[in-house]
Order: sequence, then C-alpha cells, then structure tokens
Amino acid sequence: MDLYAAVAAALAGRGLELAAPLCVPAYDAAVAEALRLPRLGRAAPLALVVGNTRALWPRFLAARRAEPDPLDRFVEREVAAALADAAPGIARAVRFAHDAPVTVAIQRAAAIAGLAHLSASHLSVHPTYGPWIALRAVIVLDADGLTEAPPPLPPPCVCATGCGPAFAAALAAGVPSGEAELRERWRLWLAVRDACPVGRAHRYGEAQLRYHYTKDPAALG
Ligand code: B12
Repeated sequence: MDLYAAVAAALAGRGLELAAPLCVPAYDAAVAEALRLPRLGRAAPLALVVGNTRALWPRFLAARRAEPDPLDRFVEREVAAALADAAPGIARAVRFAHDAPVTVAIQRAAAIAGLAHLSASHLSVHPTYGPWIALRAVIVLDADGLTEAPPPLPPPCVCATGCGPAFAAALAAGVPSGEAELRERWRLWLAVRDACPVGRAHRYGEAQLRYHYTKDPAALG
C-alpha cells in the first residue's frame, strides 16, 4: 500500500472516513499568503484533506473525555494516532479546520481536491453525502504529492431552487459574527443545509446537529 492509501485507511479506521489527495501548489495559489500550507522542503508534498460523515458521532461519544471542545480534541487525538500508525517517522504538518485563528481554507482545499463542491450557500457538498459532512484537517507529509489538481467536480446542484431561498432567509437575519450569534439563529442555518436534496439519507441525528450548531454540552448526553 502506498503512503497516501495507508494514511487514508488509518484515518478511516478511526472515524475520519473522507479523504482526498490535495495538490498543494494549486491550493496555495488559491488562498491568501497566511493560509498557505508548509511544503516541508518539497515543491509538491503529499497532502490529504480529511473529513467525516455522521458515522463519526457514535465513535466520538464512546471515546469522549470531559474537556472543553471535546470533538475538536477527539479529532486531534485520532489524527495523531492514525499518523503514528501509518506514517511513523515521517515529518508532517497538520492544519485543523477548528484552529483559531483560521489556518486553512478547508472548503477551498476540499473543492480543489475534488472531495466536495463549494456551493453558493457556502456549504461543501459531497457527491454522496451532500452537505452532511464535516471537514477536519489538512495533513502535509514529507513525501512527493500531486503536482496538478484534478478537474473540478461538476456542481451537484440538481434542483430548481436549491438552497437559495433558505440562504437568503438566513442572510436576512444577518451573517453570524461567530459561534455565539450562530447559536441564536441556528435553525435558520440548519434550514440552508436541509434545503439541499443531495445526501438527505446521511443527515446528522438530532444530538449531533444540536452539538455542531450550538456546542451545547447537553447534546452529548
Ligand atoms: C468562520 C466559520 C464560520 C462563520 C463564517 C463567517 C464568515 N463570514 O466567514 C460562521 C459562524 C457564520 C459559520 C457558520 C457555519 N459553519 Co462554518 N466555518 C468557519 C471556519 C471555522 C472558518 C472559515 C474561514 O474563514 N475560512 C478561511 C477563508 C479565508 O476562506 P474563504 O474561502 O475565503 O471563505 C470561506 C468561509 O469564510 C465562508 N464564508 C465566507 N463568507 C461567508 C458568508 C456566510 C454567510 C457564510 C455562512 C460563510 C462564509 O465560505 C468561504 C468558502 O469556504 C470553517 C473552517 C475552516 N477552517 O475553513 C468552518 C466551516 C466552513 N463551517 C462549517 C459549518 C458546518 C458551518 C455551519 C453549518 C454550522 C456548523 N458548525 O455546523 C454554519 C452555517 C454555514 C452555512 N453555509 O450554512 C463547515 C462546513 C462543512 C460543509 N459541509 O460545508 C466548516 C468547514 C467547519 C467543519 N469543521 O467542517 N462558519
């Protein structure tokens, strides 16, 4: 198995089952300087965009510890463990989607890697799972990677109205300045995701939904 396949399999075994190879030069050309990725001394290092579906939730609940932002910490531990298993001794740099301040434009990375289309409502839409995915990290490894990006995914938009009206309604209440404001109006933003007909069978369960939009610890049971 090559290094990419070994790392992707190790991540999938830990609940991070979405991955795609990322062409770092193409990503770097698309983002502001502060969001560029480390090259680890190579022109085009091996890089993966990593995400998950709702399948992560039961694994997370089973492994969760009492700590602030437990899902983010869980993701950090699982990525570290997968890399220790599948890429021991290989230099790496990891950029998490939850890093604050933001270190990676992960939706652009997912689009460039052909993992998920970036829709007009700012949701990343996977061909199978629709918008019911989370994007977690970009991993850069000290090995050779893609020098060219694959052709972009065709837009998966299959409906006439799409997410437009729900997005307009959410915008009318104002773009949340951050998580606190998102919490106040989260049902409006949930409606944007629910408007997408792609991947409806993969919608998150109620507790997972509530936690993602509100970070309400009560949703952890
Ligand atoms: C900041 C942020 C937000 C802010 C965005 C405010 C803003 N004006 O940028 C707020 C709080 C509004 C927000 C809301 C939500 N977010 Co958000 N967010 C992020 C975060 C942490 C950083 C975005 C960023 O600055 N990127 C860097 C800049 C430079 O990239 P950019 O390409 O120039 O701009 C992107 C974003 O800024 C965003 N954006 C820009 N302008 C606007 C305007 C509006 C109205 C919105 C909603 C977004 C938005 O879209 C751009 C394309 O990627 C990302 C994770 C990440 N590291 O990217 C998650 C992320 C984009 N969010 C995500 C999600 C799921 C949501 C929510 C659905 C709530 C939730 N947590 O479940 C809501 C509603 C979004 C929707 N479209 O329905 C997911 C997307 C997954 C997917 N399938 O699409 C991400 C990838 C996090 C993750 N772990 O998966 N988010």
